[in-house]
Amino acid sequence: MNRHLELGLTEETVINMYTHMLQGRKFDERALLLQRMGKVSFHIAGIGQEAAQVGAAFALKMGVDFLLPYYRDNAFVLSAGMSLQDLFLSIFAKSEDPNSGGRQSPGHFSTRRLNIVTGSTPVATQISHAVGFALALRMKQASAVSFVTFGEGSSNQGEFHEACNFAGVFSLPVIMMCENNQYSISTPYQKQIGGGVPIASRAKAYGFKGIRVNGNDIFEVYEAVKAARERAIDNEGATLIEAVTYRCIPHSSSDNDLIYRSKEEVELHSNDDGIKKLKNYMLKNGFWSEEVDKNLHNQINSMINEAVDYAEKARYPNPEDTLLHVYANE
Ligand SMILES: Cc1ncc(C[n+]2csc(CCOP(=O)(O)OP(=O)(O)O)c2C)c(N)n1
Ligand SMILES: [Mg+2]
Repeated sequence: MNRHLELGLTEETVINMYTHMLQGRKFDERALLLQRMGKVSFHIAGIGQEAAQVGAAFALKMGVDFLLPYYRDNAFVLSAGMSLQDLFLSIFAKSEDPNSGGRQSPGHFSTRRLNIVTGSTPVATQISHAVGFALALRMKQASAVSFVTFGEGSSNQGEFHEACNFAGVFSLPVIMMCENNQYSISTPYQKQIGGGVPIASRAKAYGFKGIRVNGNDIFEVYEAVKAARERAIDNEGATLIEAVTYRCIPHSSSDNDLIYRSKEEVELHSNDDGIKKLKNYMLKNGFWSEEVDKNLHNQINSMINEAVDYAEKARYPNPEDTLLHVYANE
């Protein structure tokens, strides 16, 4: 019952985790609304994947580890220290966006201050980048890891396999977390993976540990990432974690998922939501109430209103800013 105590987590930390999950959820909900209003052009949400993202973030050492998140990781980057305002500046493509000064498509997270490494748009390329960062950390004998996320569809790219092989050969301090949300745009898991075998089982072929966890259970994810981090720091090499979850929303704001899956299927999985799960856990353990929950919802709603207001009014980049960071300055 007292799972958080077994893991060494205080009630305060658990509430903090829940707060970040809720911030991620509400950011996505508002971003999708703004897209429908024609105020922002595009959004990819992580609704349903918050437990995996926040659980992982809380098990890492912020400011020390290097983070290579993928486009769905809004709750992850919020937990890593990005603000709601930063994320809205990004989707409104304003010059103050810390990720790219409003020049990159949203979801390409990047902030040097938080050790968040920018990624390329071709899926799975970030996994090789993470392995490169792990190699650098090893060469510097740093007590740190690189952490990378990606979807299960992306684990079929050659890039994933090359990165795994390199990490395995050199026993590098990298944690690879696959957020298995059952879909790669419209392609369901059973049409992506031969025999439907777990993604985690692929690690064995490359000589390192693979573990499959319930991605809707924040404690399971936290525990797995924490153990993987300890192994990496102790020179025991890489870990592949498969966090099994479900994409509760269409692939992006440009997708109509009801063409390829039923409403009933989505509803069934939405009942297993990681946010609801954690809220029930806190209620059962007596350190949460419906009233406090309502207050938190109101508080985050106000934060979101303020952040949207700020981002909407902020200025766009100058046209000539397009050339920044492209060519070396003399
Ligand atoms: C190399 C490459 N091929 C195709 C795409 C287009 N694309 C973007 S996201 C995506 C689906 C990836 O699915 P998955 O890895 O399961 O992640 P999810 O979106 O489900 O989180 C595809 C095919 C791309 N960005 N890069
Ligand atoms: Mg997927």
